[in-house]
This record gives sequence, structure tokens and C-alpha cells, in this order.
Amino acid sequence: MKKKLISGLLASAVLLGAASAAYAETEYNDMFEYSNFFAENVNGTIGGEWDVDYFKSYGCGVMYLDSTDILGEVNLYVYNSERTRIGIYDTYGDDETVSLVCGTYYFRVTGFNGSTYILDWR
Ligand SMILES: [Ca+2]
Ligand SMILES: [Ca+2]
Ligand SMILES: [Ca+2]
Repeated sequence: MKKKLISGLLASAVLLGAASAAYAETEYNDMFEYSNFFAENVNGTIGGEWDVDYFKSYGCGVMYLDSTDILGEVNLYVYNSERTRIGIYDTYGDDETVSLVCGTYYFRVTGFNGSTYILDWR
């Protein structure tokens, strides 16, 4: 997909705040109030033991969280639009998936320090 090809070039906050298809997370995003909105997918990093990343998106189908580095381990917490937690996906593996009906969701990503990941509607 062309948007994915250009995403690396544009990853440095050029698309901050825009409802574009692919971009990198923007810290600070450690609370619901600072969730990064994304339409299709987003790249992120667990920047330290303290780091959690909140995202907001509208969509349906399979939400896929995949660590993109060899030692990465990331976990996914899913919340509805009312910020009520509806799922925890915390396996000891480098990816997590959840099937969701169409709606607005918040996603909270945690993981090992240094893990990089992509959060992607599929
Ligand atoms: Ca982060
Ligand atoms: Ca964060
Ligand atoms: Ca995991």
C-alpha cells in the first residue's frame, strides 16, 4: 500500500494531529486525554518502563498489534468509546489480535522497554 511506503519518510510528526492513514505516535500519549488518533495504522515505541501509549480509532474487523523488533513484547488493552475496558490481550508473544465490530475504540499499548510496534486495522 502506497501510504505505508511513504509513512517512514513522514514519520517525524509531520502528520501530527491529522487523520492520515499511517504515521508514528506522538508522545506524550500516556493518558486517554492525549490519545493519538489514527485511521488505518500507527507505529510506536515503548520508550521506557514508564511508557504506555494510548490511541483512538474508528474501525471494524481485526485490530492487530505486532512487535516489529526481534525482542519486542507488546500487549494490548481495548476500551470502548466510553473508555470502559472491554478486553486485555496480554499473551507472552510478540503480537496480539482482537476482532471488533464497527465503532470508536481506544487502544492502550504496553510492553518491554524498547519494543517497537505497529497497531493496524486488518
Ligand atoms: Ca511510546
Ligand atoms: Ca507514551
Ligand atoms: Ca504480548
